[in-house]
Amino acid sequence: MRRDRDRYDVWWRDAVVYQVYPRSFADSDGDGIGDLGGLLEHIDHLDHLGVDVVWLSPIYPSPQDDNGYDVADYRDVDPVFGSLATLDAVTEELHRRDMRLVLDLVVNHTSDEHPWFIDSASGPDSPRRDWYWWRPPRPGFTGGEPGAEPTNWAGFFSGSTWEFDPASGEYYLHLFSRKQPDLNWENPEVRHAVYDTMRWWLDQGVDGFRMDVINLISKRTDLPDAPLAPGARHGDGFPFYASGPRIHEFLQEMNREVFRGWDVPVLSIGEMPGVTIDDAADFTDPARGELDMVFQFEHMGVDHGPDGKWSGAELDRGHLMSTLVRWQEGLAERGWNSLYWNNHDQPRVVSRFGDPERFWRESATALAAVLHLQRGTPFIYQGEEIGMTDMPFTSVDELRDIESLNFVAETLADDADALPRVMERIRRIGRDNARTPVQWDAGPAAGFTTGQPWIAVNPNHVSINAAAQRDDPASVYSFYRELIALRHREPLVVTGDFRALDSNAPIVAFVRSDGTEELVLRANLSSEPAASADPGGELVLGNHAEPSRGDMLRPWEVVVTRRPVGELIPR
Ligand code: TEU
Repeated sequence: MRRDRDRYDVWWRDAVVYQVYPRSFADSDGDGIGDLGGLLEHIDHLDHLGVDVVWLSPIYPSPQDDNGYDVADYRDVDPVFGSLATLDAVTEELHRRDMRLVLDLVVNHTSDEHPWFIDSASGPDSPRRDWYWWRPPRPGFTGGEPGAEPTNWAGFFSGSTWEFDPASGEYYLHLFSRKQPDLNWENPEVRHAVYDTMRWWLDQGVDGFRMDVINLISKRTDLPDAPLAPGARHGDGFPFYASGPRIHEFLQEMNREVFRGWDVPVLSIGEMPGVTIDDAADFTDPARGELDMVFQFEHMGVDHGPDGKWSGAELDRGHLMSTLVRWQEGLAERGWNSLYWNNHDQPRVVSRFGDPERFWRESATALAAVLHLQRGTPFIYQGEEIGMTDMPFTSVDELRDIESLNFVAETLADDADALPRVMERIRRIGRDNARTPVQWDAGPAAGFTTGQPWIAVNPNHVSINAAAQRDDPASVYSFYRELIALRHREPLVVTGDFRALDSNAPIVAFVRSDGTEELVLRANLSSEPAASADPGGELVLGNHAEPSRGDMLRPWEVVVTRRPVGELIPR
């Protein structure tokens, strides 16, 4: 049974979102690249799983430099994925099954092949020159030589954030690849062009947007240099281009211009690297009229080292949990959390935080419960529901992601012997881990395509696949289904207050309460048995056929019970 949409103040309050990365989801025409036809063929899987919303990563025409996060036309569908008609068919089919569709809105930057940028780059007199960030070389430089860039910022995808245009003698800003020039949101024409596009999609029947790096749209206009570490060529410009002075103003304007007045309230989700709890509370406070929820990144940084994702740190699951608990507490009174372990940019959760070798099923399900029973809206990334794991990449030839490939090139340019170290880091944290094809069955190419897949299929598809799990009540898939169903029927999961009991690794324990009744979750996030006081109460959920009652939890065991409020939990 699906949920009752009118039960809560807003329709998405008890919803579960499922992210489709179309390139890797399912291929219907045998070209080896997933497409909207493939999505149509597998909507039944989403329906059976029970999710309420599909977030579709970019399907717009694009040179695919960053797999579609470089958009060349905001109002069409790339032929590689289908057409506007196929997208209509997807929307219709989702709506028929009572699911909703959220598109990815990538408007911090466009592709350099977008007509807006082509026009802007045609010369300093172009009426759209100011739609992007053009700047002259640093004083004393002619342009193009090392150090001539207007600022010393490091790009997300290695190298500088500036690309020289010899024709005009100026640089343009690109926080991501050089094929992703940043739009200048200071210019009201840019903002209104984006709002027009958003309204156009809502008119097509789309139900909301996931907004790519939306906290980067307001930048400091004086563009200061970043502090430089000794010997470094580039520094971290993040404080100058993230959550700039006008970010709240822009989002409030967007909210007024785009989100108001629709029959079905529009769902808005802002992706916000580096966002703090206080900021997130402001961005998602309904009284301020900005966004419904944001993706924060703090818990995704726990295994990053001092120099970011490419430098590693020892995983501390206690730190992971205490980070999430802080977000729960920080957004308790004001705002709303989004809950995620995975997306197309992150390695697979069971490989990253679980124990895929010894306790694959147990760790995948325990991590799922720990996330889904927090307060907020859970997101499932394709394949997570069947416990897909990271890919054992062995060579650079197998990599497809521009971020990884640029990292390889930049590192090897400095140190030709660095390859083993680089590959080791990419295997752990690289984005291609999330982008291997969804494992539908044990057959060739995992049932993803009849052709040659654009990126290798994980060899473990012979054992980890959707077909093997769908009808197995003990599968990871069935556990995700149960979690989704629990959220739909149990108001405590949706609106209950959150209180942490224990986040001392390896045990995590928390309570969701409405003042009368409470759900108590206890999980052992380790591969050894661990002690955790049994609170008693009626069993609601467990990831073992015979859930433990008593003070010991098996490796990666999770147990959820329901009890009246007020009974003391023995420590
Ligand atoms: O990601 C933004 C982001 O901050 C990171 O997750 C980024 O992908 C990278 O891992 C930093 O090291 C969004 C999209 O989700 C991502 O796929 C795009 O590449 C990026 O924006 C640019 O559009």
